[in-house]
Amino acid sequence: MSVDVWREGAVGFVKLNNPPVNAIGLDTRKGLIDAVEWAEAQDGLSRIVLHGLDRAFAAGADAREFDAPPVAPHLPDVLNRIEACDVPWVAAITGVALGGGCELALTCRYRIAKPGVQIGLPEVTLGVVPGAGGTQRLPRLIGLKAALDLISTGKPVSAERAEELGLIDGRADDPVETAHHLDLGTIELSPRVGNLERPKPNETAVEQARTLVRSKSTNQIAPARAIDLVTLSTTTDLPDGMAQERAAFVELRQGEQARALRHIFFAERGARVPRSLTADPGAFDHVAVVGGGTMGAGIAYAFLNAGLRVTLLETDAEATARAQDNVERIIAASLKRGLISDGGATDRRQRLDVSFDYASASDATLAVEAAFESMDVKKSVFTALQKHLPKNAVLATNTSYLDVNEIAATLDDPSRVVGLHFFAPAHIMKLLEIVQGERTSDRALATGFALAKHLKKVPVLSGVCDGFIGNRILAHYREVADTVLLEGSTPWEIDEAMVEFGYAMGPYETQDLSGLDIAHANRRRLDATRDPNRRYIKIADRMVELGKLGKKTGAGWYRYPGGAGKVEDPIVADLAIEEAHFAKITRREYSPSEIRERLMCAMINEAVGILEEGIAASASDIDLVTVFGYGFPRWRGGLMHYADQIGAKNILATLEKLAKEDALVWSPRQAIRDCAQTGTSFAQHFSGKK
Ligand code: T1G
Repeated sequence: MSVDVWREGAVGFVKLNNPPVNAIGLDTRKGLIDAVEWAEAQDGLSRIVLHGLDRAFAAGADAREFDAPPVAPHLPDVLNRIEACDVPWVAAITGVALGGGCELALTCRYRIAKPGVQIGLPEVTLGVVPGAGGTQRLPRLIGLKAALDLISTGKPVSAERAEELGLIDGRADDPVETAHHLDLGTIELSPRVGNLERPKPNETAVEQARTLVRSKSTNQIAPARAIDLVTLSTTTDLPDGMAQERAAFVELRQGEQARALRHIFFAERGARVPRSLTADPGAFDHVAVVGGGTMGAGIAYAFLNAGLRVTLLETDAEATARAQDNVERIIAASLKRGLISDGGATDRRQRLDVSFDYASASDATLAVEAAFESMDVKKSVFTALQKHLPKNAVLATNTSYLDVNEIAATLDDPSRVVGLHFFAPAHIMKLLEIVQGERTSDRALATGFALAKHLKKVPVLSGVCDGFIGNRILAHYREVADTVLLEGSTPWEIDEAMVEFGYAMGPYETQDLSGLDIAHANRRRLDATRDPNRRYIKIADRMVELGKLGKKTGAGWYRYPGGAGKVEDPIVADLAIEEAHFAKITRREYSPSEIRERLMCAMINEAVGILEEGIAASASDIDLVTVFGYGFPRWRGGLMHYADQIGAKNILATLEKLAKEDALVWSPRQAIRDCAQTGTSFAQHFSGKK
């Protein structure tokens, strides 16, 4: 049973025992009802000490049950029984008390937490609202404003902050022991939260919460609904408030946004070492990073953050000094934002060695090359690494585009080479594409996955192709954006259309941030192999020729007068008009929905190609790449989850319509036809279960 009960004298104990994190599913709900009935049948019990596992008091309702209809006993009813129990329950909280776990603690008469605990109501991050009394009890306990903040953002708080808020009554290193011997009068004086007065109205706090949600959680339904429910607690009694809360929870959990957020939640946790990979990883307590530019410094700092020792290698003394400055700049920024302490900064500096002597990394067991994107440069770096590092050291390249197989072929033993494609800023972005070359050994691959876990990154296995998974999809996204620009739109219209979809920014503003020269260099690299029959749009090249490289030159697709926000640049429109004239194109208006339809279908079609070729293993891997590496809105579940919402039939119809304009760009991939015909989802068709 996932709930154990026993007594020691006058003290009863109820332990949630459903590893790994005490997710509260049907079995636990039944066990809690049994525990209440057991407690009520006992004589002479002074209290019940409710506790869980060290790792988790309770992680919340079992989200895996949300796809199926609710099954009684329902959590709000279970919690009401606990709150009404004659014997007072004391929550001894360790690890986490999240969602239903926090709501469970709220129905206890007293709450004690261990330092380091995380407590909160993160339901909105799963696209739902608290569904077991949280929106009604929490504001009664800690006041409207604090409850609005916790519930509408979904952000948990520490035990210390929880005590300041009044969410818990005390902290103790051993909450169970403290609860066991707590003065009974203290417990009995502590009221049932459900019996507390309704919180006082606070229009200002409500408006502040709504404003924050409008800006931070644009398009998302749950946060706004949560604010409605918390506000309801000021005017409505508990049973009615809970009934409305429950109705909202049941409605939202079946909605598209909740399904999408649940999908990403579980896909992220499923992104671990592939089942077929049984090799042991190599050690990586000392890592060499080659190249101290933006990417290399970010990668080095990611390793420092994870407690590793890093030797950052450059070409000469001057470059070494620059590399040191680049890492120091990240440390200073982390200090300024309060992400690390002074001691943490010192610790990181002590574990970093910056050098241009490869011999200084002679005992490194892993190297990550982040040098200039030139095959010759990379080959010389790998030759030097082979010379100076141990024979069993895994050698990784961070290349974004170049052929990992060609790099590996430089070495006596190509099997030690793997691609580890980080995303800038490397110490922040969670995605890590792990690129398996033809000769990559299982050990090298396992090392990549083990490193990803250690860095708390989201690893996605990729085969070798131009751009791997994410950049290959991105290239098609941008190609079609340029097509729409040439044929009648503007960077502003295209960006706005994609922001309305849910991106933080559109393709043109993004390029202005990263620099137009990067994609330009990549287009030059592909000149020799480009299909001469495929339409090539020159606008971006002409921008680079004009020196308009983006924000770093003060102007790119937009102008940034005085470093302020972006403004449209008439030169871009002139270039588009001119290029359309040369291409004999009659320009026309594009609506936002037409823009979104084209850009989405271009990405979906290419993603299906990536899956058909086996470059990516599953549709959910594509979702992880697009959400964690390319800003695809999380509440839409990723590119292929979104494709399944549209449906293969509709995607096929759109592609066939567009293919009449340009068959090369728009011809539907076979799997889209297959899914359209069989009614299979992309998630089923590309489940990855091989
Ligand atoms: N439901 C089902 N499974 C869960 C789960 C959950 N709520 N939380 C975690 N798991 C699984 C997870 O999939 C993984 O499985 C394993 O546990 C370890 O998780 C009524 C409606 C608790 C901070 O949003 O934030 O309550 O891969 O790898 O890094 O009002 O899990 O081993 O098979 O993440 O130590 C609200 C979600 C639910 C918290 C632990 N609760 N969980 O992090 O381990 S809705 C949440 C987390 C709700 C009520 C409402 C984290 C964690 P597997 P992990 P971790």
